[in-house]
Amino acid sequence: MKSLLKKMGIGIILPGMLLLSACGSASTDTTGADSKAGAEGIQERTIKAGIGLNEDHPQGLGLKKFSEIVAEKSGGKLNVKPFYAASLGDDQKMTEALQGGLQEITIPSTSPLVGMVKEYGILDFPFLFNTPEEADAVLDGPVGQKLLDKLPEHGLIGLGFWENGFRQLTNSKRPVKTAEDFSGLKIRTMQNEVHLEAFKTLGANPTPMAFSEVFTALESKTVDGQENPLATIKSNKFNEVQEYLSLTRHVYTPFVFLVSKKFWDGLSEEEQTILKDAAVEAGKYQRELSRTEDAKAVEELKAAGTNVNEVTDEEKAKMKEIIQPVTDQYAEKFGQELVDELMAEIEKVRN
Ligand code: TK8
Repeated sequence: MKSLLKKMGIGIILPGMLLLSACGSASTDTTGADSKAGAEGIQERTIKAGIGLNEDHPQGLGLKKFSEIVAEKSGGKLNVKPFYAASLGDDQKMTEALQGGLQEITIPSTSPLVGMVKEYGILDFPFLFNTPEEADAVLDGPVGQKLLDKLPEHGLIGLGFWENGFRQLTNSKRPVKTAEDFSGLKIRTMQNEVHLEAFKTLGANPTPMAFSEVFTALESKTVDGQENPLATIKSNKFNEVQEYLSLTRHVYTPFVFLVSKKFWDGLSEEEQTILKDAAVEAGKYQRELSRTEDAKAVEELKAAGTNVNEVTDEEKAKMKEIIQPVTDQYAEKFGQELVDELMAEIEKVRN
């Protein structure tokens, strides 16, 4: 397994700090006794916030909204400086920069975190969520909070979850309508062992790669395909180098709003509350934006010439069945108790 992780380029995450109860979802009081505020009032600060996607992507627009809320609540003293399109590095590199205190905020997909906090992998189970509402209920509830609480020991504070979305498959070879159609496709995946094993089990040939390298890899045909939510496929113009879009909707990926703990501990309680409340408020806005984008992207991509195919529920059920041994294997590895709690949370909202 170690050699697999090394091959996947899972970053060496810097050793964490002492475990302190985190300041996770809106339900947690971030001004509690255990939040190690280190200053008084609100000071003039510039806060570097790097993300992997473009300014026009829901993630970029969400970050803009966050910056506006923070400026407004701090009387202009807290100045969030956004850096888009992986200009500060990919998800893993920016996460490590936070741990080292070199960058203050990033909002990565949760999937690459699995090399640091294995339990995040429960969010990568294929066909786990049927609707965004199910995802919101889990991420904003006790299971999401438990995942956020595991971050401070790694030098990170998680302020909540935003939406990357339901992942769809694009490729340059053929429409993928059945599990068999995956056979032999070279597919770029995130650096995440659940995704790798799942695509291997479907007969594909998965290659883990940082997001910033994906367009070039598709254009040069180093890989046949990739998988991402529609807003990302559109914003990063993957459709210009991919003929086929198959609506597999095979995984829901969240973004997690991360703050450097070195930076966080130096803030006053007032400053911490401003960042926390802004991350939650901008997160609600970002999720709505993401869903609006997702709803109109298929028609836009079709109009731009992409060959789009649906995947029937029966075929999705077959794919899920083929992958089930992988899910079971990782449920054991990540903790069956947490997985059972996750499934119970989903059942509460599933109609
Ligand atoms: C952007 C990534 C991206 C993710 C991926 O930083 O790597 O495919 O879906 O959105 O987090």
